[in-house]
Amino acid sequence: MFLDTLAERCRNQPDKLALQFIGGPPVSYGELAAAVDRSADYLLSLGIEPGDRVAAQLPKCLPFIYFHLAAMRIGAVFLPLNPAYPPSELRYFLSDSGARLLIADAADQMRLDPIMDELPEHQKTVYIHKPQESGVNWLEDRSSIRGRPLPRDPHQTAMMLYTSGTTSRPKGALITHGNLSANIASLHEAWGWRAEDALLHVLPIFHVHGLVVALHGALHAGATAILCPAFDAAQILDLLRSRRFSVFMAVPTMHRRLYQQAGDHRIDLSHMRLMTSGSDRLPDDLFFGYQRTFNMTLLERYGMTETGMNLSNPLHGERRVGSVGMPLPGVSARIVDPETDAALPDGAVGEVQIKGAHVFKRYWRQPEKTAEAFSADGWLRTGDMGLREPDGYFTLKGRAKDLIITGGLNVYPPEVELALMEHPAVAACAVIGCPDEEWGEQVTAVIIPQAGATVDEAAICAFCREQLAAYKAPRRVILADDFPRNALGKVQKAKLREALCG
Ligand code: MLC
Repeated sequence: MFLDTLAERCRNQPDKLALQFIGGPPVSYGELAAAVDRSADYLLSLGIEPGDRVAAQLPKCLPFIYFHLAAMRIGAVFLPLNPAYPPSELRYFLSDSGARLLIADAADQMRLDPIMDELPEHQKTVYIHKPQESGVNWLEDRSSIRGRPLPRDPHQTAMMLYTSGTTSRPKGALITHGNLSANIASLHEAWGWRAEDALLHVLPIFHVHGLVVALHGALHAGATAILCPAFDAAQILDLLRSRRFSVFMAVPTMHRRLYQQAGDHRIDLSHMRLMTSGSDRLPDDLFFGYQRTFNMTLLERYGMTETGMNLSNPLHGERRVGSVGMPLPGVSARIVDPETDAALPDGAVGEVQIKGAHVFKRYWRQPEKTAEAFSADGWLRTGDMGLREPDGYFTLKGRAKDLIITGGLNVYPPEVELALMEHPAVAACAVIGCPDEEWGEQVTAVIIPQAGATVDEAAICAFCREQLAAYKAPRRVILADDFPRNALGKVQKAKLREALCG
């Protein structure tokens, strides 16, 4: 399993550079193992037991990585949280998960203490001072973890990742040690990960993409990950052209920023072994623009929180524009009629369904949502529409579910609509994603005001930002008298998008 492979790397190549933040101290595999052991000792000293949820809301930093690996090491369930979540969202995640521990930035203490005070007593917080400058040397080496076996059961939960729902509050997807291992083994094979690789890591680490695909990918291979705490396009382009790196992974918004940063210059990045794009559709113009400007064909792949990676263009062979490639090793994919789950022939558009050892176990305390997520014969309903070409390549064709993707982050319109309906000037609303060159889609609120109310658009956006993470809040508000509705009275969002997103 992943933790076994990592332990082996740490034993066999203790002096090799494992991690380094730009401008920060180098961390060898030996030092990584020692820091994870210390963090595990600390969690044990707090009484954390197998199965307990350990949440972390931290900036991208070394302690986040250490506690992530340490929590999984002792059989606890690691729950990463986006630092952008405001108190109202955080309260929900902590109370729904029942996390025993929240590891947070001391700079957020004033904001977090009132939330923790509302939660049951056994839910505690540990604050880390200046986490981006700190390792875990402040922790005592108690050696209580030594000799304790690594988790052995592939069905044991390793991580819990919240995904929003189309009709419900966010759901915690339980990812097992077996899921993580299956995913990483499959990517290792498909993308040719090797110990000589140097990954330039620019993604956030509270999501599958940055945490599992990129970071676990590098550590599993015994490679080196150099991490940037934030996305600065000029700095990243300089690093990419320095020839120090072989692997780079990003979302299309990041690739767009790098491409724009290059402007009219041609910058040869063909020394990079692999540059991937995912978490949102890669626009055709960016695929071709990258080829012209950087002499690089991006490898597009398709995944989701519940599964990790499913489909990928090949490392060797044709990387097809607009396509997310073929099933990864160990993954099965099919296209079905979403109403009946009946398989469709090649070329027909239907729902993409997935099967494999990488598919998550279940949602936390939501058995009915888990049941809805799978077909009768055990395939995961992704909610994404697509088709399979006769030669095996898959192409995505929109979504069956009501979902907006902005900058690689998922936003579920019902969640934003609920927030909007709390505003006294709003009589009815519909949230849609309008196409946007930089972000992919832009969250747009269409509002029918209460009779006689004046709607201040900026105030509506600000109101949403108090309740939701900033990336979920509408960037644009459009006033309407009425919505197009179907015979059942349901708002026809596709029509609304067509009419308003021009
Ligand atoms: C930041 N902002 C966003 C946003 N990110 N708005 C909409 N969508 C987003 N994704 C807002 C900020 O709040 C700020 O608002 C304004 O945009 C400008 O901020 P910025 O400094 O320019 O943004 P930045 O911090 O640079 O963030 C942009 C980004 C980031 C692209 C680097 O969004 C990002 O890291 N995206 C990657 C997400 C990711 O890892 N997804 C993987 C999910 S896993 P204001 O108004 O306050 O100024 C998954 C599975 C899979 O999907 O298959 O991979």
